[in-house]
Amino acid sequence: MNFTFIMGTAGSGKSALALALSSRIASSDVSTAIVNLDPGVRWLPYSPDVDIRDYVNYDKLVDQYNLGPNGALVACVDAAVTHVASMRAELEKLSPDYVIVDTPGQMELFAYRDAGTLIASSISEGQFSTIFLADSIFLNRASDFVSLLLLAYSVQSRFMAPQINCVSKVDLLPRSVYEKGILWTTEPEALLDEFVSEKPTLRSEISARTLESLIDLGALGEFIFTSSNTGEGLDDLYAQIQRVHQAGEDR
Ligand SMILES: Nc1nc2c(ncn2[C@@H]2O[C@H](COP(=O)(O)OP(=O)(O)O)[C@@H](O)[C@H]2O)c(=O)[nH]1
Ligand SMILES: [Mg+2]
Repeated sequence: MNFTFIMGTAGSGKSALALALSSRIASSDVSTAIVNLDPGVRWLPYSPDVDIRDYVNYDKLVDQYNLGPNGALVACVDAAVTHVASMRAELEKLSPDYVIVDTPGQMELFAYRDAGTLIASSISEGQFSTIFLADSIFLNRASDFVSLLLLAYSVQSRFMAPQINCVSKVDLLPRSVYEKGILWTTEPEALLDEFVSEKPTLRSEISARTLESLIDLGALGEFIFTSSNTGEGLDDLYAQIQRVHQAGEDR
């Protein structure tokens, strides 16, 4: 079983991608399972094979401990750690080639809490990859995109797993923004130039220096432009996942 965890900001399209990617992989006659790790979600575009909501009850925690919505989500994710063995056992019965894990809407619940890294390493027995999904809306401004790159790097540094970065919802991008996005993600120096040509402000200065550091560190991976609506980029994403997991097996 090859595990890949989809992470990204709220509404970036993680759940939609879980379904689209699973369908893409299944179309090559390769078996998949989808795990839902979002305890508070009311509706999902797919039927999860394994569902955190079967193990932890968000509404009950809200009532029982008088928790607010975020407190209850945190409590659910923390509580899920004790159910990982049962979730893994469910997956072993299915024994799919690829396990796609959809994570909570708000990424900090999973990416920035120890429960998240613990769940990821224990359910997968230590071998997993991550997909960082960046909403295409972040391509509108150069400084927004730099904050997103920092976010992508912060997820990578938390999980220390092979990470594939994707831009989501590219079907919504006007051609000019799409082309600018391709340029920025393939030639980070072109992104840096956006700040050189701008009238210097504190914001542009910080963005430029952050970007320079990320370039120096070699921390900028490539981005795959995807759309769960049109299927764009899903062949590339699947190929990249295969490469990452193949490399893991060869080590
Ligand atoms: N146009 C477009 N909308 C998308 C795409 N992926 C997701 N969405 C929409 O974005 C919203 C949030 O998606 P969802 O998968 O629930 O985001 P999540 O919170 O990251 O799981 C939903 O209304 C989706 O229909 C896409 O590729 N293209
Ligand atoms: Mg979701």
